[in-house]
Amino acid sequence: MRPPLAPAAGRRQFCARLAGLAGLAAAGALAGDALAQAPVRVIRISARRFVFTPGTVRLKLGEPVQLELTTEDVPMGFSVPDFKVRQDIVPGTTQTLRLQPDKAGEFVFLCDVFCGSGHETMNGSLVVEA
Ligand SMILES: [Cu+2]
Repeated sequence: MRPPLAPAAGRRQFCARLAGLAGLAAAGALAGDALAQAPVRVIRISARRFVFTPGTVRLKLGEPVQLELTTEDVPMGFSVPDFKVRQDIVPGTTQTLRLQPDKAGEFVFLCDVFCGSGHETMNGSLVVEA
């Protein structure tokens, strides 16, 4: 007796569905790779006693950026308490700090390594636009 046709057809459909899923998974992986390789905006911030240049940095909500930090004179720190990130900055080096702001608003960044009598007021503004 011949096997009924329905199960075979069913199997074919199942295979087609699997192939479709594999295609989706591959597309997802490609999208992931594309995201991983997307160029991250680089923002250079230079410190010297007792100012950061630029003093105001504008970011977009959710946009990953790479801060490149240098100091022109003495060891400094760069800290954004609201985003719980900080980095030491050593003269003659460039330190990088990744940041992906998850909230909009205006936040303070500051030097958190004592660098002299103006240290306490050495800060800048991080503006995150929604
Ligand atoms: Cu300081």
